Amino acid sequence: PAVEYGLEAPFSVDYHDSVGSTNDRARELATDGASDVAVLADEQTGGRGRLEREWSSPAGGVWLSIVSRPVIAPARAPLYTLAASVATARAAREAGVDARIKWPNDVVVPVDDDGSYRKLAGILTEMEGETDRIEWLVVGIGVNANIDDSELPPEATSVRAEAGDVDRRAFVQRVLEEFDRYRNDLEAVVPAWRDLALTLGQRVRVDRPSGEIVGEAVDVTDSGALVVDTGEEQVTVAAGDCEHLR
Ligand code: BTX
Repeated sequence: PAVEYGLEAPFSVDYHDSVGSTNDRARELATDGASDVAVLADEQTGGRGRLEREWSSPAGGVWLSIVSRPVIAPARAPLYTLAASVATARAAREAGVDARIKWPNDVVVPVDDDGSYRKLAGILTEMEGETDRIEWLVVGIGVNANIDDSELPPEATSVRAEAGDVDRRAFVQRVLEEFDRYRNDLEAVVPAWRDLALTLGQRVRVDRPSGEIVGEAVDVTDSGALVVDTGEEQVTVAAGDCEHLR
């Protein structure tokens, strides 16, 4: 294998040199009853983003999907996604990258101090369950680690470009440790997220299922929703796509 993933974190590892999508592999394991598994791949041939978008996943990245079976109300599941972005940003910062978080969960590197950025990592959470109970939850984390810019979309950056190559085993270990810590202390997630947020204070355009709004991002709620001040009212957005305006 490209990396020996004998980790000490409280997760067993399912490693692949190449796989379609670690999230798909994790969903299979979750359906078979697994929990606390970290699926890892050197390369994905069908990496997925949100809303059927593609996620470029060449060899050298950290393509990771974590299977959990959390005993929490489904409404709190977004906190798991925020916890993953905090864990990823922390690990990247320890690797020397000026990683920040763009709401809800893109890990980005600021380019200027005007809110512009390049994307370092993305998170895709998928779950199964009923309205009152989560059966399983898969958090997919894609980090452009040791990858040349030429293999990535133009708006992306990598750990290699920002700080030089990272030891992927140590990096994943840190992501898993931090993720484990925050999933066991969900109250601490939003405060930690706020400390890393690039979006707060920015003028934003948010695309929601119910339509688009423009305003200043002023806060996140305890459940991770973005509060946007449109000048006329404060609107709370639970889920959507957010663009920083300049
Ligand atoms: P997203 O929908 O927020 O972002 C997808 C968009 O990001 C794409 O449309 C493209 O513009 C841009 N993009 C594609 N690839 C990259 C890249 N490598 N770096 C930066 N920008 C890119 C974000 O979705 C969620 C991504 C999760 C990926 C992980 S990898 C492990 C797991 N397995 C899997 O299939 N998905 C997750």
